[in-house]
Amino acid sequence: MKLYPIMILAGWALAANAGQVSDPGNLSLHFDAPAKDWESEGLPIGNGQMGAMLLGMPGLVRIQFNEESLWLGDEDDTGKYQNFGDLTFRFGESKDTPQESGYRRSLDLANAIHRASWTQEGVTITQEAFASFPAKVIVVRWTADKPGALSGVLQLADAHGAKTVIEGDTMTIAGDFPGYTYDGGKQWLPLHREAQVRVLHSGGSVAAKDGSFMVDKADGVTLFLAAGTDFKQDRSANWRGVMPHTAIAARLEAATAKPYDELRSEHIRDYRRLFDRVALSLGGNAAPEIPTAARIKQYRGDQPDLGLEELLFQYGRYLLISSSREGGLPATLQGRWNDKNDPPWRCDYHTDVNVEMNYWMADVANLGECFQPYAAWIHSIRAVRTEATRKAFDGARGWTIRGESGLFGGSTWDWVPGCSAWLLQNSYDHYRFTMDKTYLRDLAYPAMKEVSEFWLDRLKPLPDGSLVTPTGLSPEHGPKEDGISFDMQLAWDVFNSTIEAAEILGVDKEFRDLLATKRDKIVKPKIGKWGQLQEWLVDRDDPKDDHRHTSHLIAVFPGRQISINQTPELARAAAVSLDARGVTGDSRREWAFAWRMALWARLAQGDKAHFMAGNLIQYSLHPNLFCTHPPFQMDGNFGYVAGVCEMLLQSHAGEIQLLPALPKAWPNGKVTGLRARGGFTVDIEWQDGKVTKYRLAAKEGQPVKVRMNGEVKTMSAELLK
Ligand code: FUC
Repeated sequence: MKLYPIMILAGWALAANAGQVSDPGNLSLHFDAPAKDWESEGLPIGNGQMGAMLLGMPGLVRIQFNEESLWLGDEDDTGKYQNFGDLTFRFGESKDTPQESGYRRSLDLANAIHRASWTQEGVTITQEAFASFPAKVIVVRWTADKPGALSGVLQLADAHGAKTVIEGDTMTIAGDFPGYTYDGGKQWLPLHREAQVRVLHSGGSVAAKDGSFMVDKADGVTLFLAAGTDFKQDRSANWRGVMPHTAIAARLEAATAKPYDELRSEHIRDYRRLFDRVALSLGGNAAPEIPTAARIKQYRGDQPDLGLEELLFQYGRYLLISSSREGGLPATLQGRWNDKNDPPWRCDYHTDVNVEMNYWMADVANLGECFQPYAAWIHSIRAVRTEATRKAFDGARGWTIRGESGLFGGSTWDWVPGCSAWLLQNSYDHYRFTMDKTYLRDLAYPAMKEVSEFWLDRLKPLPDGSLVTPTGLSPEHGPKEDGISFDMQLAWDVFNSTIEAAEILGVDKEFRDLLATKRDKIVKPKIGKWGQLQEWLVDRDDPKDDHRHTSHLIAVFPGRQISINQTPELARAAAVSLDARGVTGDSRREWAFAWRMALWARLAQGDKAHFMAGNLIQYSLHPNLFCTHPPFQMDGNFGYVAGVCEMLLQSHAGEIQLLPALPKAWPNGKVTGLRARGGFTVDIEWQDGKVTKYRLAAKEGQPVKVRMNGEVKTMSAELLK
């Protein structure tokens, strides 16, 4: 088959007028009924720092919101991510519930805008909402098709009971969480929070009454919401910075001084700069008329709705852009969205698969900037973790972590020693995609070195001179003992990557040689009695076990110790283990499906990877496309994106592979803008399962080995503009 590079894909280039609202086409979630249930029906918007869930019932709009740093917790205790508050607008002049009809609401992923409209008492009300990253505000606007038709009560409620104070056109809630004490009797400073809502209106009047705003016969009403705390991501400053009041007031001042359309264009331009980088077509039919919830119900494994698969892919990218932006904090177990003060699993950073999975897709799906908060958080907790590790592991150097972790480095639940190396696998991978040596030198490498030191101090010799990891836990499975495969594969991984990184940076020659000697002595992954890859040093895997974690396959994905080209027997054993875990029982978990998509993709089994995607859609999706474990967890949404990318493009093994695991269900398609390690941007078009066009671009146009359609070639990348 003749191959020719893609020139320009018409309509796929970044829109010239990126600030304009564009037609979302198929890239929209939509519903014909109000959202009552927060978790399964609400629609999320976010600007990284803040998140909001848009809900509604007849006559009542509810906007529940969060701010990234509103956490309880300290350096010992993970704590919990907190709800911030609720904004409500009860429409109508009387208290009786007005009848609504023609309800429509949508989440437009092309522009990151939520819209709703409904008719009540003969008036059609339209609502538009977005969360702007450049302006750091959430904006909600209501208009009506008749003048003077907007009346009702606007309220702001603090989730921790602070009173709403009104001054002029602004409602404010403010309070603090009392300081905690931790070991050593040190008193924590209280964490102060504040949120302000400014209300602008045209026509009619808005007046304060009993801590609410009474809207009377307005033509249009626009709310601007900003929130913050005095958290500072700096242990040496005791995790506290300046009081949030001044910054919030300034944001509202700046946002309300701009015309609405300008504020919205600025938001769209910022969002599309990231979102438009990747376009994916799997050959799905456009189905904008079918409500999203119905599409999920209709999805069948043997007749998959490819449009829904595309939508879920772009939804994951939308969610990461909305919950993880430069200068902020990483996406939690539920992204940025949480309506509880005692949320399931603390809505924290779980480190035994979840937070790592959140970030698998950041670089490959061309959202490298969204990785920054994760890198910054890892960096910020190093000193806390080092102290805790020294105490718990007989003075060991370096650091590790327990299963649950919070903003201030506090960590609870069982120790899972392999997890710090897992966090750093993400960190080093970010370098491999971006080739950003300053990041490698200043952020990733120092932590990689520390975690390598932890394992240098921990590894134990067996009588034959080989090395095992001492007492560890295969995440949430089996006994605590020596030689857990998860730990051994991760110790291998961090040594291997640290050696590479030190070479790239030209530092620590002796240390690097020591790591190489030790790495090669770590007991290799083992094949057990039924041909499986062993989860433990002891050959006790049960072929009937349906446990959700696949921790012993970490060397296949996201690791790189096992691959079908370099270690084919081990890859075959991994496939035996993965097949045995099945897709029912405990395996039926959203993140488990997402991980298995990527694992099967690394094992070049596109149909099996796609089968996992189908299971995720059929068994683990809420109507609003949030993944549910249950309950709602966002790792599956992010992990699904990583899984799709892994099916289309791989770059972990010293070459770029185009369509390494294409399923039969996707015979024709195209993808533009994915990223490959080495700093490449990749476009691929395919027909009848074969690559027909492709484009590789990089800043430096370096030669690269490319595998496609069963052949390997060395070629030069085009220069990236
Ligand atoms: C890990 C997983 C669970 C769940 C929790 C939030 O502990 O084992 O399945 O996803 O995180």
